[in-house]
Amino acid sequence: MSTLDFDPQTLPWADRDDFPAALDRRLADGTLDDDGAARLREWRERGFLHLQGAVEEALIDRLLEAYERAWTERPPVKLLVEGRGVVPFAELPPRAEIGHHHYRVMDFQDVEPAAREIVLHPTILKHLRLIFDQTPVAMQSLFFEYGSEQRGHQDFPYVQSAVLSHLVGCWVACEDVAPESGPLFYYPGSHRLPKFDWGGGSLAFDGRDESRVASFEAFLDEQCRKAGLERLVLEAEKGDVLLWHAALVHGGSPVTDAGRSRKSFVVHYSSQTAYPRDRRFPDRPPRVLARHGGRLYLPPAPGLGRYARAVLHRLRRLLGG
Ligand SMILES: O=C(O)CCC(=O)C(=O)O
Repeated sequence: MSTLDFDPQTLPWADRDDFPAALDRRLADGTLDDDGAARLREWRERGFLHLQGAVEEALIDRLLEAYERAWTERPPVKLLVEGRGVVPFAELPPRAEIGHHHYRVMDFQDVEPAAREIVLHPTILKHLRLIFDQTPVAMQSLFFEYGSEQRGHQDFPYVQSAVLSHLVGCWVACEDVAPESGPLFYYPGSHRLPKFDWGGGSLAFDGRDESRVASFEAFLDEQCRKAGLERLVLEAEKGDVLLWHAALVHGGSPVTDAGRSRKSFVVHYSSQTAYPRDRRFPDRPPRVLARHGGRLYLPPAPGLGRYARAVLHRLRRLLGG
């Protein structure tokens, strides 16, 4: 049986063996209140937090309007579409011609202010700061229109920062979730199960051998079954948020009414130490948007290269070069 696990030296504090003592110290010196402590204990035990009504409906409505507009305006973002891979919005056929519902918009926050406001939402960030005990940084987002029907999985082998355990998934309900729309499911406590060996003792998927994905999912099914873990289905109302641990096993239930949407916005966060640069532009210092104690990296400003060249040109002329 696998005994692989995260590096204990770099675990977020709520996952460490000395957490109970650290928590007592923080409560005693006043740097943590009872509510924060209760949240953290729940996180450590169960591996998730359900924050009811955390995001304002008006803000979600702005996101939904932008999503609908995107199908006609085709902004410069990409979608991940089952059977087609990663496709620029501009190159996709109309929605009805895709033929199935397994598509999601990637990194909508690059172009959409409402998405940025949700990614840097004060209530979400307050909880992430508790969990990481440092500045949370958004790594990526996915907007789902329909249930994903994904098999049970953990996110850390796929969404990788420099420290695999520095990862939290955040699922924002953009409408009330109907049972037939394929709700999210998850196994409380599964974040403590032994980890899958992707090969040579690696905890991360290197993208090479896709057949390992099915073995990973079967391993997790088996681990949850053997541990007798309960499978919960997320009953969420518009504006609710579910935060889940890097290693919480979760997925999408089967959709039993194909016409029923299940609009949701998922953001994966890491910490400032584990994710200091934008994964898409690792060679450049990131363009940071910082708000409410959290961070998000914006793509490089368009035309910046040209602007920089123009400034250099003027400088050279001024200096007589
Ligand atoms: O929303 C879902 O159905 C699954 C989302 C998910 O598993 C993920 O984004 O990691």
